Amino acid sequence: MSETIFSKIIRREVPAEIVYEDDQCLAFRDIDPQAPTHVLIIPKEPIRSLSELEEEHQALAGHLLLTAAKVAADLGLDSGYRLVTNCGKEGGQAVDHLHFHLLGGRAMQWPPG
Ligand code: DGP
Repeated sequence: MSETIFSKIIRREVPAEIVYEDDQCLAFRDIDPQAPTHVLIIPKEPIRSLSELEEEHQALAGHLLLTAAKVAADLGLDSGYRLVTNCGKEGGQAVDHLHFHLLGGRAMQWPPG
């Protein structure tokens, strides 16, 4: 796949406020926050979107979800939070590197826009 800005963040070629990292994933604050806490959780492997996940990614997919919950707890989102992935054009995906938005620090609305 063609590279995105997120690969450059993983390689520290573009600065970001990183809040968590391990061998499989990275979590950093969104540049355009939509809530008081807005963090992106991404795999280091450049998978384009949720639709591109394969059976071989099962453990990684679980790890990303567990990491989101860990980061939420570490950031003190004790009253709740929302985890979102935008997938494809109509899903509102702008960056073609799988990412989960962790949003918290305010009451969320439903339905989303
Ligand atoms: P999406 O629309 O789901 O593809 O969301 C992409 C998000 O990525 C969007 O909320 C803004 C964020 N973003 C884009 N470029 C950068 C960047 O260079 N740094 C950081 N921290 N976030 C970025």
